[in-house]
Amino acid sequence: MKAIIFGVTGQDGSHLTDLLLTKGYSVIGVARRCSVDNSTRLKHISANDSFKLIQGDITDTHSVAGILKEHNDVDEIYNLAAQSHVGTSFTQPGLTWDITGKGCLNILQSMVDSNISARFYQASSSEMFGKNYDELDGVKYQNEDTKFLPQSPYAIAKCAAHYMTRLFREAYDVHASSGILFNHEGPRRGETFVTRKITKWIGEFNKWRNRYSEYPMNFCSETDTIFAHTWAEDTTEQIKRGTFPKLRLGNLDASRDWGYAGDYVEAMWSMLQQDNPDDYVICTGETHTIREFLDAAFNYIGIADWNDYVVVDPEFYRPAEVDYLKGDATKANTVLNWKPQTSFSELVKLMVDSDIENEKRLQ
Ligand code: NDP
Ligand code: GDR
Repeated sequence: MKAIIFGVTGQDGSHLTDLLLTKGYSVIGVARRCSVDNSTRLKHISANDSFKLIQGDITDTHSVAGILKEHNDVDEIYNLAAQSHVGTSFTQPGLTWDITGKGCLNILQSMVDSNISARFYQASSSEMFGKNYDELDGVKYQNEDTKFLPQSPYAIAKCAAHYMTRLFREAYDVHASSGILFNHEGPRRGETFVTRKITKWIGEFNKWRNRYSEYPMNFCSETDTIFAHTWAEDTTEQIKRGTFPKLRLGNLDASRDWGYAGDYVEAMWSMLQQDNPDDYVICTGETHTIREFLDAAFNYIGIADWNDYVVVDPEFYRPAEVDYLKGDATKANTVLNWKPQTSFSELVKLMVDSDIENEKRLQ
């Protein structure tokens, strides 16, 4: 079996490549041209003969058509490419539209134009639900029947790509499926998403804390720093030993349904093994606030109250917010026999452990 992955250098692209290689696929990964190396998440498989990295950009129809023409024997095409940061989509809405919205059309249209009968996967998102939810017995949730009410340029672009995927399924009989994935994280998560931002800070802070472990720690609210110092025995003069910036975050009250990326790529693959293409919600069914993520991550390194370590900075607020996401994956459980394998606390530990280890390696 042969697969093409657009967005191969991202978190999910690297996990999906690992999965497909273990299943014996030959994988063509498409990476856009970058002035620095953007393939660090793929280093561990760079010598694998079944994996080939090629250059391409989904905003360029000529580029997409050329790739599909060269690999017209492909069995499965995964579109994971996106400008995927919701906050950034407010400051770069046009770019987000071109990549996250129109990029999907470029692939689907090229498939039809070149008569390529491969199965297609579109990375849809729980952000498409935006502010909306359904309610049963007082529990709010989103599933395949919940109406979309997008709250960002990113979510609107994802809605367009989602509807385009459905249209190509119905109009041109393309075996095209969308996975409506809720937030999924892990050690390979981009460093500006809130979970990884927290665990990366913890990894760096932990290294700093160990370095100054013999000195008392103090908190300065004027400069939003933590510093370790001691006093000379015969004076009251403070001798500063080191300072560390506090963790700056935006809205801590939003709730997210967070799962592990390694589990979620199994669901992507499984959708393309079905006789009939369809749309599926993929999630854990549990929701936690950012505060709860902070509780779990700081508790894991022995800090009971993170309030002294965190600064709420309006710079990280968004013009419009998605307050509550909690999915219902009954359809995927039933049809795909898919269930998440990693709990919330296991996910937090996995990410904190990984960032602590990363920092140790840098020492
Ligand atoms: P990432 O941001 O980690 O990866 C996005 C990928 O798209 C990167 O490989 C990036 O390349 C690539 N890309 C960006 N622009 C282009 C372009 N013009 N042409 C070709 N490739 C491009 O996202 P994730 O791995 O986390 O997510 C994968 C997909 O799933 C995305 O579409 C995302 O929107 C969607 N999604 C993610 C969820 C999550 O919680 N992770 C939940 C729901 C949906 P580069 O490395 O050069 O930046
Ligand atoms: P999200 O993920 O927007 O849900 O999109 P992100 O981790 O960026 O934000 C989650 C929530 O945390 C709040 N928040 C912060 N977010 C970031 N990035 N940085 C901060 O400092 C911060 N402080 C608080 C946010 O306001 C938000 O409420 C992710 C992406 O992977 C999308 O591509 C994907 O489609 C959705 O998940 C499902």
